[in-house]
Order: sequence, then C-alpha cells, then structure tokens
Amino acid sequence: MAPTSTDLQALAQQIKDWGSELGFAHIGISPASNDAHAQRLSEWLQKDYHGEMAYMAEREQLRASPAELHSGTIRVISARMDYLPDAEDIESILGNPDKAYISRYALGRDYHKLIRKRLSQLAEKISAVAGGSHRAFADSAPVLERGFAEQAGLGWIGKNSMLINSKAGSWFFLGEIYTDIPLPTDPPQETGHCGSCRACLDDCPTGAIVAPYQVDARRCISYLTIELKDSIPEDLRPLMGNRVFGCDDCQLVCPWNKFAQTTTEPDFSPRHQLDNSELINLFLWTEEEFLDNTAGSAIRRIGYQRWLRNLAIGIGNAPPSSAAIHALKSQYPVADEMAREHIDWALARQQDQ
Ligand code: B12
Ligand code: SF4
Repeated sequence: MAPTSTDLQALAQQIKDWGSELGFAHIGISPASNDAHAQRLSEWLQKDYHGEMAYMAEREQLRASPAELHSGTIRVISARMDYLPDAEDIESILGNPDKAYISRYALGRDYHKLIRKRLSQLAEKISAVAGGSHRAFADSAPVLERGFAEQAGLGWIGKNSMLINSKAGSWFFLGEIYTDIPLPTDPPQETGHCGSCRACLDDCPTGAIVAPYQVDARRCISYLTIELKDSIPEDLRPLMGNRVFGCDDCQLVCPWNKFAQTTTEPDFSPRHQLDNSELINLFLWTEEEFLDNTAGSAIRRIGYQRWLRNLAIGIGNAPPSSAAIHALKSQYPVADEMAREHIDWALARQQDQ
C-alpha cells in the first residue's frame, strides 16, 4: 500500500531526528531539480572559472540532475555538519607571517568519509522502515550541493558563494541523500541577506570574488593551494601571504559568522598542532613525516611536492631570516622541478628583502 501523506510527514520528521542523533545540525528536503542553479553553473563554466578542475565541466549535466546520477531520485535530503573547531585564534596566525595558516576545515580528520558514512547510516535507517532506493554523498559525486541545500532551507547563498545560515553562519560542510521516496519538501529560506555588504569581495586577498556570487576559482587560494597541480601563477604568490592550504578570509569577514557554532565532532579537532605551526617546521617535514602526519586528513591528497610548493610560497612571503634561507636550501634535493621553481622564487624574495 502506498504511504499516506501523514506517514510521509512522520517519516520526514523521523529522518530529521535521526540526522540530529548522527551529528547533523540541520536536515532539509527538496525536490530533485534545480534549474536556476544549473543555469548559473553553466555560465560559470562558460567563463572558464573552473580552471583545471575538468571534472566540473565533464559531468555538468549530472550535477543538477539527480535522477541521472541515481535512477528514480525525486527528493534530495540535504544535511549540514558544523566544522569550526576549538583551535588557535585565527587572526593571530594570519597576522604572524612566520606561521602557516591552514583552513579550518582541514585541521582534523577528512570530512568526506566521515559525513558519507553517517549519511549512509541514515539511509539504512530510512530503508529499514520505508524501503526505497537511496544514495549518500559528501562532495563525492557531481552534485550541486549548495544549490540543493539552499532549496531545502539550510541557508542562502551569499556574495562569497558560501551557503550561509542566518543562525549558524557558513562554517559547515554539506552532504546529501538522494531518495525515491516522495517526502514532503521544506521551504527555502529567504535569500538576499547580504544587503549592501561587500566585505568578502573587498577582503579576498587575490580578488577571486569577481562579482557578487561569482568566484573565479583560478584566483582563489583554495584552488591554487589544493586543486592546482602545477606551478602557481607568480603574480598571485605575494598575495597569498601565509595561507598554505585553503583559505577562509571570505568567511572570516562575513558578519553572519558571528552566529557560527563550534563543532561537536571530536574528529574535526586540530591534529599535530596544524592550527599553530611555523612555516619552516612544516616545510622541513620529510615525505615520511608528511604521510604520517596527514594520514586521514584532507591535506594528504595534495601530496608532498605540492605541500613543499605551498609552504615555499609562505616562506617567500615571510620576513627574511637565515633560518628560512637555510630551510629552503635544505629541501632543494628532495623537491621536484615544480617545487624547486617555487623554492627558487622564495629564495629570491628572501635574499632581495
Ligand atoms: C568546485 C568547488 C570549489 C572550488 C570553486 C568554488 C566555487 N565557489 O565554486 C574551490 C576550489 C575554489 C573551492 C573553494 C572552497 N570550498 Co568548495 N567546493 C567545490 C564543489 C566541489 C563544487 C562547487 C560548485 O558547484 N561550483 C560551481 C559554481 C557555479 O557554484 P557556486 O560557486 O556555488 O555558485 C552558486 C552561487 O554562487 C549561485 N550564483 C551564481 N551566480 C549567481 C548570481 C546571483 C545573482 C545569485 C543570487 C546566485 C548566483 O549559483 C551557483 C550555483 O549553485 C563543492 C561541492 C559540491 N559537490 O557541490 C565544494 C563546496 C562548495 N566547497 C566548500 C568549502 C567549505 C570550500 C572552502 C571554504 C574551502 C577552504 N576553506 O578553502 C572554499 C571557499 C571558497 C568560496 N568562496 O567558494 C563547501 C561549502 C559549504 C558551504 N557552507 O557553502 C562545499 C559545499 C563542499 C562540502 N560538501 O561541504 N571549492
Ligand atoms: S577562499 Fe580566500 S581566495 Fe577564495 S574567494 Fe574566499 S577569500 Fe578569496
């Protein structure tokens, strides 16, 4: 017998309660189509803002078409998990050019697996009581995550392109379950709460927010330090300061983040003092130390050479010191051609100042 709308209402509430037990701060449900966001994605791709992230262009159609990715999908269950850890004060690290700034999301355990596992547990609970076909994602497949989350009432997209929640800011991850159960949907939150504020546009170190709601990834420090495999354009290097893995500036200056909540997830706590380390100390890690210290972390996927590349830029932007020059020279033998070019750049900056 087909479920009644009362059954489906009760199931939607049950899913939200289970979500909360599994550590999610907000669960919302939306229809499985989103033409407005698909159109914006298409414009973004046409402008080449995705740079070398070929996967963004290759599977464009799938991103906004859940049923093509998982047959039968008619609803998207979007979930939010807060990640802001209890860590060293951000301003004190960003303001100290000898320290390495690592974005808050990457200080602890990699979120992809953790969130997908929890969402799979949620999907199993749904299956057990209501059957159906479900699939869980957390930045693990072509899914227009912010667009669906906005549609499910988890927040609204700000000028920095982050999904912002009026009660919780933007320091959170998103994940989804695609389902074929016709659950009742949640109303979207009102959008447009940025008003005349343009703090993120003005404060982005590299001018990557080229217009409200539009990030040219090719200039974004997150892309440069994490996604880009090769040499980082020279003109952008001085602007990166000490940001060596990701960047949080457009969230830091966002007034809505005064409402941000710290995470309750112990796995997102900083490991190996990554929230308060000297650039030089991290740069001097051997490859073995890099692999040991980043096991289970999102940092590991950039590999040792890109780690050296990013840290070399940070050191090139730091005040001159013999310790910096010594460190740069001592890692030269283990650096590949691409990382060496950044070490040369950093040495020239250190010796010129
Ligand atoms: C590619 C990608 C990146 C790229 C490109 C960023 C970008 N803005 O697109 C790079 C590597 C630069 C990046 C950086 C970061 N990312 Co990222 N990224 C993604 C990914 C894989 C796809 C995003 C995407 O679809 N981009 C395409 C463009 C078109 O989408 P968009 O920028 O979101 O644009 C939307 C709006 O701006 C809006 N829009 C566009 N034009 C207009 C015009 C008007 C008038 C309006 C109203 C709206 C509007 O529509 C667009 C489509 O929905 C998602 C995961 C996923 N599968 O969705 C994570 C994701 C978006 N990233 C995330 C995070 C945490 C980050 C960083 C904070 C990491 C860091 N600290 O370094 C930074 C933030 C930089 C920023 N300001 O976006 C989170 C965001 C959570 C949240 N609260 O929003 C996600 C959802 C991953 C996750 N599962 O949690 N990221
Ligand atoms: S993450 Fe940093 S570089 Fe990227 S858009 Fe935000 S402020 Fe600019």
